[in-house]
Amino acid sequence: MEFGLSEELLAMKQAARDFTEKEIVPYADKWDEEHYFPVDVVKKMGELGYYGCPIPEEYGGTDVGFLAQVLLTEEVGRGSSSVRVAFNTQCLGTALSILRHGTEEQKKKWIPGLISGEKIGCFAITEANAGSDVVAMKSTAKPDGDGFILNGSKTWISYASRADVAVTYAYHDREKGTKGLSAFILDMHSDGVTTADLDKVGTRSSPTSEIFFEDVKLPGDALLGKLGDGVKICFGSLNQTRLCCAAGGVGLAQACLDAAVQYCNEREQFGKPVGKFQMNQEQIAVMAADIEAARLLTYRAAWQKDQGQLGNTLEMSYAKYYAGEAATRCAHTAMKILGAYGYSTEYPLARYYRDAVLYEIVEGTSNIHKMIIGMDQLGYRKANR
Ligand code: GRA
Repeated sequence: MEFGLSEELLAMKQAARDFTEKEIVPYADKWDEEHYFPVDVVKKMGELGYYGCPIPEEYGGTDVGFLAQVLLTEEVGRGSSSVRVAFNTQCLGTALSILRHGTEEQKKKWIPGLISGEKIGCFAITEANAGSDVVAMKSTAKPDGDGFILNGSKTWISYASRADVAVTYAYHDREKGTKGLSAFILDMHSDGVTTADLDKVGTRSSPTSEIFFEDVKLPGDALLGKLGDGVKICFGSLNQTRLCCAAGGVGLAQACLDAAVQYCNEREQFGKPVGKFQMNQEQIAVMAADIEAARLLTYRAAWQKDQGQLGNTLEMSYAKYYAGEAATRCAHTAMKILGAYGYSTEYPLARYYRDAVLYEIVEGTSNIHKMIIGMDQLGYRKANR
C-alpha cells in the first residue's frame, strides 16, 4: 500500500490551492449573494488544464489521472462548492462519457472545447418525477429519419442555462423498458431547447435550471453509444461524477475545519484562546479524523479508477456517502465553535453551512448510497458489475 502523493501530485494540489486562494476565495461570498456565475473563472480553470486530468492529450486533456482530478476538485471545493461543479460539467459528466462511448468524430467535435472551458457543458439526467429513480424519466427521443425528435424536460441541472452542450438521456422506445433508454449529445443552442433557473438555499453562484425540450431535432450523430445504451452510459457516468462530489465534500469539510482552527486560536474568552478548552479540542479532533476518513475513501476510489476500475460503484458509494455526511457534520460543528460569528453572513462559514447539505443530496442521496452498500453487504445485489 502506498499512501503518499507523488511530488507532481503535491505540486498540482498546491497550485490549485494557490489559485483558489487568489481567484475564488476573496469573491465567493459576493458571487453567492448576487447569484453570480463566475464564468471567467470557470473558463480560466479550463485554460489551466484543470478539467482534463483523465482525458488523453490528443483531445486536449493532460492524462494525469483521476487522483489528480480529485486533488484539484478538493482544493477548488475548499473555496467554492459552486465553482467545484465545473469539474463535472466540463469533464466527468460530459467529456469523459463522450471519450468512453463516442465516435472519433464526436470526440473531436466536443471534448477539446469542454476541457479548455471554451464551451460550457452540463449533464441532464434528473426529471421532476425521476430523481433517485433514474429510469422513471419520461423524456423521449423518437427516431425520425436519420435523427430523433426530443421532447420532455429535465430539472436540477447544474450550469444548464449557460451550457453550450449537454449529455442527456431519453427513451427512444418506451416499450423496451430500460433497453429503450439512449444517451444523446445535445447542442443546447438547438431550436426547441429552453431553460429556466431555479433558486436554492446554497451553491447560489452555480446556476441550476430546468430544461424544456419541445420537438427538438437531434441529428443522427447526436446519439452517444448505441441505441439502448442509455442505462449503461448513465450509471457508468454517475460513477465518475460521484467522485467530484466526494472530493467537493472533502474540500468543504476542510474549509470548515480551517475556519474553526483559526477561530479557536484567535478568539479569547475567560482569558485564553478558546482552543485551549477541551470541548473545542474534542470537536476539532473529531472533525479532523472525519475529514481524513472521507479523504482516504475518496482518494482510494480515484486510485482504483486510475487502475482501470471505472465500475467501482461500491467504493464510490462509500466515498460519496461518507464525504457528503462528513461535510454536513463539519459545517455543523464549525458553526457550534464559531457561535454567532458562524451564523453571521459576514464570514464564509454561513455559506459552507448552506452548501454542505447539497453533498448529501446530489449524485445519489445518502440513502441511495446506503442502499447500494447495504444490498451489496447482504448479498442481494453486487454493487460492482
Ligand atoms: O436490469 P436492467 O437492465 O433493467 O438494468 C437496471 C439496473 O441493473 C437498471 O439500471 C441498472 N443499474 C446499473 N447498471 C450499471 C442500476 N445501477 C447500475 C450500475 N451501477 N451500473 C434500472 O435499475 P432499477 O431497477 O430501476 O434501479 P435499481 O438498480 O434498483 O437502483 C438504481 C439506483 C437507485 C441505485 C440508481 O437509480 C441510482 O443510483 N439513483 C441515484 C440517481 C443519481 O445519482 N442521480 C444523480 C443525478 S446528477 C446530479 O446530482 C448532478 C450533480 C451535479 C454536481 O453537483 O456535481
